[in-house]
Amino acid sequence: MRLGSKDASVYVAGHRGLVGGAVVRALKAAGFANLVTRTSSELDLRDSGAVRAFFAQEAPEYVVVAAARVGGILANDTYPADFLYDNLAIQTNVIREAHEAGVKRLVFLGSTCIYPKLAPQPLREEYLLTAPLEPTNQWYAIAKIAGVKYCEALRRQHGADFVSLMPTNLYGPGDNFDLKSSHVLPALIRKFHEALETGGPVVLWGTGTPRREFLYVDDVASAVLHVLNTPEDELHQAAPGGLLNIGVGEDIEIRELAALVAHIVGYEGEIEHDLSKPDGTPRKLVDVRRLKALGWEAEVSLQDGVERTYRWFLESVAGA
Ligand code: GFB
Repeated sequence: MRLGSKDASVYVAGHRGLVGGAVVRALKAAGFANLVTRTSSELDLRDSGAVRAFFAQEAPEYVVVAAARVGGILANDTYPADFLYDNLAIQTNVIREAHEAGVKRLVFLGSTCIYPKLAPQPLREEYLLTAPLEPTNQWYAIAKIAGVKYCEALRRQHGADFVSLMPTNLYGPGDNFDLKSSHVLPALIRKFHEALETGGPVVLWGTGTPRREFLYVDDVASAVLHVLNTPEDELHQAAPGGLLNIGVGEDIEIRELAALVAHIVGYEGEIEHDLSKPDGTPRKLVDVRRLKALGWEAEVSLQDGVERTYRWFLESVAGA
Protein backbone atom coordinates (compact mmCIF):
# COMPACT_ATOMS: atom_id res chain seq x y z
CA MET A 1 0.00 0.00 0.00
CA ARG A 2 1.34 3.45 -0.92
CA LEU A 3 2.72 5.82 1.67
CA GLY A 4 -0.08 8.32 2.23
CA SER A 5 -0.33 10.03 5.59
CA LYS A 6 2.59 12.07 6.89
CA ASP A 7 2.02 10.35 10.24
CA ALA A 8 2.94 6.93 8.83
CA SER A 9 5.86 5.30 10.59
CA VAL A 10 8.79 4.53 8.31
CA TYR A 11 11.79 2.42 9.32
CA VAL A 12 14.93 3.28 7.38
CA ALA A 13 17.43 0.46 7.89
CA GLY A 14 20.96 1.77 7.39
CA HIS A 15 20.19 5.44 8.08
CA ARG A 16 23.84 6.28 8.71
CA GLY A 17 24.93 5.07 5.30
CA LEU A 18 25.13 7.07 2.07
CA VAL A 19 21.68 6.03 0.80
CA GLY A 20 19.86 5.65 4.12
CA GLY A 21 21.03 9.08 5.23
CA ALA A 22 19.73 10.64 2.03
CA VAL A 23 16.39 8.81 2.37
CA VAL A 24 15.96 10.14 5.92
CA ARG A 25 16.74 13.70 4.74
CA ALA A 26 14.23 13.38 1.91
CA LEU A 27 11.49 11.95 4.14
CA LYS A 28 11.99 14.71 6.70
CA ALA A 29 11.95 17.36 3.98
CA ALA A 30 8.66 15.90 2.71
CA GLY A 31 7.13 16.25 6.19
CA PHE A 32 7.39 12.67 7.49
CA ALA A 33 8.20 12.95 11.19
CA ASN A 34 7.51 9.44 12.39
CA LEU A 35 10.83 7.91 11.34
CA VAL A 36 12.31 4.87 13.03
CA THR A 37 16.08 4.32 12.99
CA ARG A 38 18.65 2.21 14.82
CA THR A 39 22.42 2.34 14.64
CA SER A 40 24.25 -0.96 14.07
CA SER A 41 25.42 -0.98 17.70
CA GLU A 42 21.81 -0.61 18.89
CA LEU A 43 20.52 -3.32 16.52
CA ASP A 44 22.70 -5.85 14.70
CA LEU A 45 20.59 -6.66 11.65
CA ARG A 46 22.44 -9.98 11.23
CA ASP A 47 20.85 -11.17 14.49
CA SER A 48 17.46 -12.63 13.60
CA GLY A 49 16.14 -12.64 17.19
CA ALA A 50 17.05 -9.00 17.69
CA VAL A 51 15.40 -8.03 14.40
CA ARG A 52 12.23 -9.90 15.36
CA ALA A 53 12.10 -8.17 18.74
CA PHE A 54 12.65 -4.79 17.07
CA PHE A 55 9.72 -5.27 14.67
CA ALA A 56 7.48 -6.50 17.53
CA GLN A 57 8.31 -3.36 19.51
CA GLU A 58 8.24 -0.69 16.77
CA ALA A 59 5.74 -2.16 14.28
CA PRO A 60 6.73 0.24 11.46
CA GLU A 61 4.21 0.58 8.64
CA TYR A 62 6.79 1.13 5.87
CA VAL A 63 10.37 -0.09 5.51
CA VAL A 64 13.32 1.02 3.37
CA VAL A 65 16.18 -1.51 3.37
CA ALA A 66 19.29 0.60 2.79
CA ALA A 67 21.43 -1.36 5.26
CA ALA A 68 24.15 -3.39 3.54
CA ARG A 69 27.83 -4.14 3.47
CA VAL A 70 29.04 -2.15 0.47
CA GLY A 71 32.35 -1.18 -1.04
CA GLY A 72 34.31 -0.65 -4.22
CA ILE A 73 35.74 -3.21 -6.59
CA LEU A 74 38.75 -4.11 -4.41
CA ALA A 75 36.78 -4.47 -1.16
CA ASN A 76 34.26 -6.71 -2.94
CA ASP A 77 37.08 -8.86 -4.35
CA THR A 78 39.03 -9.03 -1.06
CA TYR A 79 36.21 -9.86 1.40
CA PRO A 80 33.88 -12.20 -0.54
CA ALA A 81 32.64 -14.09 2.53
CA ASP A 82 31.72 -10.88 4.39
CA PHE A 83 29.95 -9.39 1.38
CA LEU A 84 27.97 -12.59 0.83
CA TYR A 85 27.08 -13.41 4.42
CA ASP A 86 26.44 -9.96 5.86
CA ASN A 87 24.15 -8.96 3.03
CA LEU A 88 22.24 -12.25 3.03
CA ALA A 89 21.75 -12.09 6.79
CA ILE A 90 20.78 -8.40 6.98
CA GLN A 91 18.26 -8.47 4.15
CA THR A 92 16.75 -11.87 5.01
CA ASN A 93 16.10 -10.84 8.60
CA VAL A 94 14.66 -7.43 7.74
CA ILE A 95 12.50 -8.60 4.84
CA ARG A 96 11.18 -11.64 6.72
CA GLU A 97 10.33 -9.77 9.90
CA ALA A 98 8.80 -6.91 7.94
CA HIS A 99 6.53 -9.41 6.24
CA GLU A 100 5.67 -11.17 9.52
CA ALA A 101 4.86 -7.79 11.08
CA GLY A 102 2.48 -6.88 8.24
CA VAL A 103 4.49 -3.98 6.80
CA LYS A 104 2.41 -2.19 4.16
CA ARG A 105 5.22 -1.60 1.64
CA LEU A 106 8.92 -2.40 1.71
CA VAL A 107 11.57 -1.02 -0.64
CA PHE A 108 14.70 -3.14 -0.93
CA LEU A 109 17.80 -1.46 -2.35
CA GLY A 110 20.49 -3.33 -4.28
CA SER A 111 22.79 -2.53 -7.15
CA THR A 112 22.96 -3.00 -10.90
CA CYS A 113 25.84 -5.45 -10.40
CA ILE A 114 23.04 -8.06 -10.09
CA TYR A 115 22.94 -8.11 -13.91
CA PRO A 116 25.24 -10.34 -15.99
CA LYS A 117 28.75 -9.05 -16.72
CA LEU A 118 28.26 -8.99 -20.47
CA ALA A 119 24.54 -8.30 -20.67
CA PRO A 120 23.31 -6.12 -23.56
CA GLN A 121 23.27 -2.40 -22.77
CA PRO A 122 21.31 -0.61 -21.48
CA LEU A 123 20.54 -3.15 -18.74
CA ARG A 124 16.88 -4.06 -18.60
CA GLU A 125 15.29 -5.66 -15.55
CA GLU A 126 14.49 -8.81 -17.51
CA TYR A 127 18.22 -9.54 -18.09
CA LEU A 128 18.48 -10.76 -14.49
CA LEU A 129 19.91 -14.31 -14.34
CA THR A 130 20.42 -14.68 -18.07
CA ALA A 131 24.26 -15.10 -18.01
CA PRO A 132 27.28 -15.24 -15.62
CA LEU A 133 28.08 -12.39 -13.23
CA GLU A 134 31.18 -10.16 -13.00
CA PRO A 135 33.65 -12.21 -10.84
CA THR A 136 34.92 -9.32 -8.63
CA ASN A 137 31.50 -8.62 -7.13
CA GLN A 138 29.60 -11.86 -7.71
CA TRP A 139 29.40 -12.44 -3.92
CA TYR A 140 27.61 -9.17 -3.30
CA ALA A 141 25.53 -9.65 -6.44
CA ILE A 142 24.37 -13.14 -5.44
CA ALA A 143 23.27 -11.84 -2.04
CA LYS A 144 21.35 -8.96 -3.65
CA ILE A 145 19.75 -11.29 -6.22
CA ALA A 146 18.55 -13.45 -3.30
CA GLY A 147 16.98 -10.31 -1.77
CA VAL A 148 15.24 -9.40 -5.04
CA LYS A 149 13.94 -12.95 -5.38
CA TYR A 150 12.82 -13.09 -1.74
CA CYS A 151 10.72 -9.93 -2.24
CA GLU A 152 9.34 -11.38 -5.47
CA ALA A 153 8.52 -14.68 -3.73
CA LEU A 154 6.70 -12.89 -0.90
CA ARG A 155 4.66 -10.96 -3.46
CA ARG A 156 3.83 -14.13 -5.30
CA GLN A 157 3.06 -16.36 -2.33
CA HIS A 158 1.52 -13.83 0.04
CA GLY A 159 0.72 -10.74 -2.02
CA ALA A 160 3.27 -8.69 -0.05
CA ASP A 161 3.79 -5.20 -1.46
CA PHE A 162 7.59 -5.50 -1.48
CA VAL A 163 9.64 -3.97 -4.31
CA SER A 164 13.33 -3.94 -5.25
CA LEU A 165 15.16 -0.87 -6.55
CA MET A 166 18.52 -1.32 -8.23
CA PRO A 167 20.53 1.89 -8.47
CA THR A 168 23.59 2.32 -10.61
CA ASN A 169 26.91 3.49 -9.03
CA LEU A 170 26.10 6.06 -6.34
CA TYR A 171 28.04 8.96 -4.88
CA GLY A 172 27.48 12.09 -2.84
CA PRO A 173 27.90 13.69 0.59
CA GLY A 174 28.39 11.04 3.27
CA ASP A 175 30.28 8.68 0.95
CA ASN A 176 33.22 6.52 2.04
CA PHE A 177 36.51 8.20 1.04
CA ASP A 178 38.81 5.44 2.28
CA LEU A 179 41.07 4.59 -0.66
CA LYS A 180 41.13 0.84 -0.03
CA SER A 181 37.39 0.26 0.37
CA SER A 182 35.71 3.12 -1.51
CA HIS A 183 34.11 3.29 -4.92
CA VAL A 184 35.85 5.10 -7.73
CA LEU A 185 34.26 8.54 -7.47
CA PRO A 186 35.13 9.33 -3.83
CA ALA A 187 38.55 7.72 -4.39
CA LEU A 188 39.26 10.08 -7.28
CA ILE A 189 38.11 13.13 -5.32
CA ARG A 190 40.51 12.23 -2.51
CA LYS A 191 43.41 11.29 -4.82
CA PHE A 192 43.19 14.49 -6.89
CA HIS A 193 42.74 16.63 -3.78
CA GLU A 194 45.78 15.11 -2.07
CA ALA A 195 47.80 15.44 -5.27
CA LEU A 196 47.30 19.22 -5.11
CA GLU A 197 49.70 19.08 -2.14
CA THR A 198 52.08 16.35 -3.29
CA GLY A 199 52.15 17.36 -6.95
CA GLY A 200 51.07 13.92 -8.14
CA PRO A 201 51.05 11.73 -10.07
CA VAL A 202 47.51 10.43 -9.50
CA VAL A 203 47.28 6.67 -9.97
CA LEU A 204 44.06 5.27 -11.45
CA TRP A 205 43.24 1.59 -10.98
CA GLY A 206 42.94 -0.48 -14.14
CA THR A 207 42.94 0.73 -17.73
CA GLY A 208 40.49 3.61 -17.27
CA THR A 209 38.42 2.29 -20.20
CA PRO A 210 35.47 0.73 -18.31
CA ARG A 211 32.32 2.80 -18.45
CA ARG A 212 30.17 3.56 -15.42
CA GLU A 213 26.96 5.48 -14.79
CA PHE A 214 26.90 7.73 -11.70
CA LEU A 215 23.84 8.77 -9.77
CA TYR A 216 23.81 11.45 -7.08
CA VAL A 217 22.51 10.08 -3.80
CA ASP A 218 19.69 12.63 -3.36
CA ASP A 219 18.31 11.41 -6.68
CA VAL A 220 18.17 7.85 -5.30
CA ALA A 221 16.34 9.15 -2.24
CA SER A 222 13.82 10.94 -4.47
CA ALA A 223 13.30 7.69 -6.39
CA VAL A 224 12.67 5.80 -3.14
CA LEU A 225 10.07 8.37 -2.07
CA HIS A 226 8.48 8.31 -5.50
CA VAL A 227 8.13 4.53 -5.35
CA LEU A 228 6.78 4.63 -1.77
CA ASN A 229 4.15 7.12 -2.98
CA THR A 230 3.13 5.31 -6.16
CA PRO A 231 -0.31 3.63 -6.13
CA GLU A 232 -0.13 -0.15 -6.07
CA ASP A 233 -1.74 -0.83 -9.43
CA GLU A 234 0.58 1.60 -11.25
CA LEU A 235 3.64 0.17 -9.54
CA HIS A 236 2.72 -3.41 -10.30
CA GLN A 237 1.90 -2.62 -13.89
CA ALA A 238 5.28 -0.90 -14.44
CA ALA A 239 7.25 -3.57 -12.59
CA PRO A 240 5.44 -6.92 -12.72
CA GLY A 241 8.15 -8.81 -10.75
CA GLY A 242 8.67 -5.86 -8.43
CA LEU A 243 12.11 -4.95 -9.84
CA LEU A 244 13.01 -1.42 -10.97
CA ASN A 245 16.32 0.13 -12.07
CA ILE A 246 17.41 3.61 -11.00
CA GLY A 247 19.89 5.57 -13.09
CA VAL A 248 20.46 8.65 -15.18
CA GLY A 249 20.55 6.91 -18.55
CA GLU A 250 24.10 7.91 -19.57
CA ASP A 251 27.55 6.67 -18.67
CA ILE A 252 31.16 7.85 -18.90
CA GLU A 253 34.61 6.22 -19.23
CA ILE A 254 36.61 6.10 -15.98
CA ARG A 255 39.41 8.15 -17.60
CA GLU A 256 36.87 10.82 -18.65
CA LEU A 257 35.54 10.82 -15.10
CA ALA A 258 39.11 11.31 -13.87
CA ALA A 259 39.49 14.32 -16.18
CA LEU A 260 36.23 15.80 -14.85
CA VAL A 261 37.22 15.34 -11.19
CA ALA A 262 40.73 16.71 -11.88
CA HIS A 263 39.17 19.80 -13.45
CA ILE A 264 36.77 20.38 -10.54
CA VAL A 265 39.52 19.89 -7.95
CA GLY A 266 41.99 21.98 -9.97
CA TYR A 267 44.69 19.33 -10.53
CA GLU A 268 46.76 19.65 -13.70
CA GLY A 269 49.50 17.06 -13.11
CA GLU A 270 50.17 13.56 -14.44
CA ILE A 271 47.73 10.63 -14.33
CA GLU A 272 49.11 7.07 -14.30
CA HIS A 273 47.51 3.63 -14.32
CA ASP A 274 47.98 0.68 -11.97
CA LEU A 275 47.23 -2.26 -14.24
CA SER A 276 47.55 -4.77 -11.39
CA LYS A 277 44.13 -3.57 -10.18
CA PRO A 278 40.93 -4.99 -11.76
CA ASP A 279 38.78 -3.19 -14.33
CA GLY A 280 35.63 -5.08 -13.40
CA THR A 281 32.69 -5.17 -15.74
CA PRO A 282 33.29 -3.21 -18.98
CA ARG A 283 29.98 -1.36 -18.86
CA LYS A 284 26.76 -1.22 -16.83
CA LEU A 285 24.45 1.41 -18.18
CA VAL A 286 20.91 0.94 -16.93
CA ASP A 287 17.64 1.14 -18.72
CA VAL A 288 15.37 3.40 -16.64
CA ARG A 289 12.22 3.09 -18.71
CA ARG A 290 10.19 1.48 -15.91
CA LEU A 291 10.84 4.24 -13.41
CA LYS A 292 10.41 6.94 -16.07
CA ALA A 293 7.01 5.47 -16.91
CA LEU A 294 6.09 6.08 -13.29
CA GLY A 295 7.08 9.73 -13.63
CA TRP A 296 10.53 9.77 -11.98
CA GLU A 297 13.74 11.20 -13.46
CA ALA A 298 17.17 12.04 -12.04
CA GLU A 299 17.82 15.77 -11.63
CA VAL A 300 21.43 16.30 -10.58
CA SER A 301 24.05 16.40 -13.37
CA LEU A 302 27.41 14.70 -12.87
CA GLN A 303 29.27 18.03 -12.91
CA ASP A 304 26.96 19.51 -10.28
CA GLY A 305 26.97 16.36 -8.16
CA VAL A 306 30.78 16.09 -8.14
CA GLU A 307 31.07 19.78 -7.21
CA ARG A 308 28.65 19.31 -4.31
CA THR A 309 30.45 16.16 -3.17
CA TYR A 310 33.87 17.86 -3.35
CA ARG A 311 32.54 20.73 -1.21
CA TRP A 312 31.28 18.20 1.34
CA PHE A 313 34.65 16.40 1.28
CA LEU A 314 36.48 19.67 1.91
CA GLU A 315 34.27 20.48 4.90
CA SER A 316 33.77 17.05 6.41
CA VAL A 317 36.77 14.90 5.50
CA ALA A 318 39.73 17.04 4.46
CA GLY A 319 38.99 19.79 7.00
CA ALA A 320 37.96 17.46 9.83
O1 GFB B 1 33.57 2.09 -8.26
P1 GFB B 1 34.32 0.83 -8.36
O2 GFB B 1 35.21 0.48 -7.21
O3 GFB B 1 33.37 -0.40 -8.54
O4 GFB B 1 35.25 0.89 -9.66
P2 GFB B 1 32.57 -1.16 -9.72
C1 GFB B 1 34.79 1.33 -10.91
C2 GFB B 1 35.93 1.38 -11.90
O5 GFB B 1 36.84 2.44 -11.53
C3 GFB B 1 36.79 0.11 -11.99
C4 GFB B 1 38.18 1.97 -11.57
O6 GFB B 1 37.11 -0.11 -13.35
C5 GFB B 1 38.04 0.49 -11.20
O7 GFB B 1 39.19 -0.25 -11.59
N1 GFB B 1 39.02 2.76 -10.68
C6 GFB B 1 40.04 3.60 -11.08
C7 GFB B 1 38.97 2.82 -9.32
N2 GFB B 1 40.65 4.13 -10.03
C8 GFB B 1 40.00 3.69 -8.91
C9 GFB B 1 40.18 3.92 -7.52
O8 GFB B 1 41.08 4.63 -7.07
N3 GFB B 1 39.30 3.29 -6.67
C10 GFB B 1 38.29 2.48 -7.13
N4 GFB B 1 37.46 1.92 -6.24
N5 GFB B 1 38.12 2.23 -8.45
C11 GFB B 1 31.25 -1.96 -7.63
C12 GFB B 1 30.91 -3.31 -7.09
O9 GFB B 1 31.82 -2.23 -8.87
O10 GFB B 1 30.13 -1.15 -7.87
C13 GFB B 1 29.89 -3.27 -6.05
O11 GFB B 1 32.09 -3.96 -6.70
C14 GFB B 1 28.71 -2.38 -6.41
O12 GFB B 1 29.45 -4.57 -5.79
C15 GFB B 1 29.18 -1.04 -6.89
O13 GFB B 1 27.92 -2.98 -7.40
C16 GFB B 1 28.06 -0.14 -7.34
O14 GFB B 1 31.64 -0.24 -10.41
O15 GFB B 1 33.48 -1.92 -10.62
